[in-house]
Amino acid sequence: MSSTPDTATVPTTPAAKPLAKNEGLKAASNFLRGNILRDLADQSTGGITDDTGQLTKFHGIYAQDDRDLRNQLRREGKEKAFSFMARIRVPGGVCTPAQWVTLDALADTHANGTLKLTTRQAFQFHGILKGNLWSAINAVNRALLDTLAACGDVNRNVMCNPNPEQSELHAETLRVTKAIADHLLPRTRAYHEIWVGGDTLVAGGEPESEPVYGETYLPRKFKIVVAVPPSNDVDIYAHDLGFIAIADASGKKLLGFNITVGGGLGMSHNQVETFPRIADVLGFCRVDQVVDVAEKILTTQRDFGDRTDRKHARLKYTIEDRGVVWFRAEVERRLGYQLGSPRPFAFTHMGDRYGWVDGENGTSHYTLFLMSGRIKDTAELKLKTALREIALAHKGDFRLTANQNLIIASVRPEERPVIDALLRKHKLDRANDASGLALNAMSCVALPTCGLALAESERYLPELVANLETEMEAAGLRHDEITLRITGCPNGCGRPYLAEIGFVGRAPGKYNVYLGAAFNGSRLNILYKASVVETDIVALLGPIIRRYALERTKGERFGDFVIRTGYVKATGTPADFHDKAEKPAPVAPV
Ligand code: SRM
Ligand code: SF4
Repeated sequence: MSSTPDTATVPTTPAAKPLAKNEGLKAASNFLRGNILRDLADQSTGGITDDTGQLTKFHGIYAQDDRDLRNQLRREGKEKAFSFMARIRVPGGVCTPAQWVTLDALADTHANGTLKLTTRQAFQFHGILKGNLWSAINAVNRALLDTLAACGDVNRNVMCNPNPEQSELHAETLRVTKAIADHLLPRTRAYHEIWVGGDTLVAGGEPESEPVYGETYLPRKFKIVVAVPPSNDVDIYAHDLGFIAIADASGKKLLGFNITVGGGLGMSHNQVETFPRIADVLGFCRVDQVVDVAEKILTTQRDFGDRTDRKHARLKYTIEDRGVVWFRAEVERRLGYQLGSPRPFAFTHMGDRYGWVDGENGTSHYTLFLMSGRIKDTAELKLKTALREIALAHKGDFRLTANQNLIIASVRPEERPVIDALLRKHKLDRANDASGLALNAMSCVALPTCGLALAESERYLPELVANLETEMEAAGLRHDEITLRITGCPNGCGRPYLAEIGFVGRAPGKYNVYLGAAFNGSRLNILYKASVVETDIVALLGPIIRRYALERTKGERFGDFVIRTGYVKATGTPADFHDKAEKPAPVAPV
């Protein structure tokens, strides 16, 4: 099923435009080795060179510095406080209790004492010092996890509805997810050579190759998800490639998947040629075709994605520029067969279902709300300790959700009292009593580790939610579900453009406020007001929340209400989103 780069269809890049710098770096890197070992050995600095920093991303590692200390260190004429973030790939978000215990310990010995569950079902360590980096990544691999291709111009962690044992259908989608993830993993031996060791020779000393990617990999990152309706918890429309599980009439047998392509959220303020885009539904394929379809869609992007401009290099731009009809024809040409017509499906929500859910096989799964997915001990809540104790007692597994929450999964009936007792002991049984707003809130990491942050996000979310909760409670809406998401910059890591209320950082203490996405993740929001100062947010949104409480129609979602009543217009095309993005939409409630 593997394909070599298709030279008949490679001529994507207009000769006049030079390739982006990263293309040369990848080509010269000898399958992602570059100077990584040299830079790791350099003890004169806690950092690495910029070029090496581009390559370590493919190994799941980001060079960062503590931005809280930047100004002070600059004033003192000292080097930045460099450290590394490592992202651990967890296909479908499934890990074992033993793996949890290992990561929990590594967070203390090698990182900043916290674990972060990401918006794409992965773990992150922050604050790893250079001297600890090799042993951290090596230990992750010894726990049978890895960081390979968690970042970089490759297919990233493949996401899947995180409750696979809920039914056989869910279990089968996890198997499909893992098959896609395995097939699209880079084949370079560099990762094992550098971080694991002893893997420099393969049988017969064959020359190295990347059968799917080729030596310059993809033009940009590539993200795949698998969804099981009616839950859109993986936010399928935000991803380059998505598969929607389609069941037979009984709802139990998996017939195949609808395929979605061309979603993506990253954009830049004031650059109208960049925009978030909702994925298109491309067609249908059978279960046995999924891996092949994923490969041919990825290689089409490999060959036609824009390698001259990294801000225009995601699949969403290839599809926007060339059209979905062209894209489908090219994919079918590569497949050698036609895709089927999309089958009917319906998503009802993006959020997680909290508390206990019983599976068909007699086990149960407990979804626990975690604010921003950050696991640490504080004076008020020993969350990290609690989850370690649960991991030590737990016989099933853990599932990381795409909403930064955790499922204590596959709990047998006789184990349930043990888990319940531990949740109670550590007051975690109260976590799910949070307000409807908090339970549907998400943030990206932002400051102090993210080098691209323009404003706070994770550290500001609790205060932001608390302020708006006061308005919600006064309006009698404490338990109403409204999706709220915040990011520290427009890259969209917390998927803010798919929230009914989205905040996107513009500058310290200032956010663009977006309203009107669909509760089930199928419609982008649109700018309501630009550059709102933190202290003005409640005054801006409070009246809308109160009016929603009084005037909503039966079952009407907040995102639909703000469109019906004229606070914002529904997004149409991606360009439509952006045209308005820099000009505040008129406030003209009917
Ligand atoms: Fe992201 C870059 C964190 C999900 C779009 N993202 C970054 C970096 C690595 C900053 C950097 O390049 O220096 C951030 C590291 C911060 C830190 O200190 O940890 C970062 N992204 C995250 C995470 C950890 C946010 C979180 O709080 O969970 C998520 C990790 C997911 C994972 O496990 O793989 C994360 N990032 C996303 C998502 C959401 C998604 O994929 O569902 C998006 C929007 C969807 C999309 O890709 O369009 C997203 N991240 C970006 C972008 C913009 C890409 C673009 O096409 O424009 C960047 C910047 C870039 O790539 O140049 C970025
Ligand atoms: Fe950093 Fe921006 Fe992503 Fe937040 S959205 S983690 S600030 S890149």
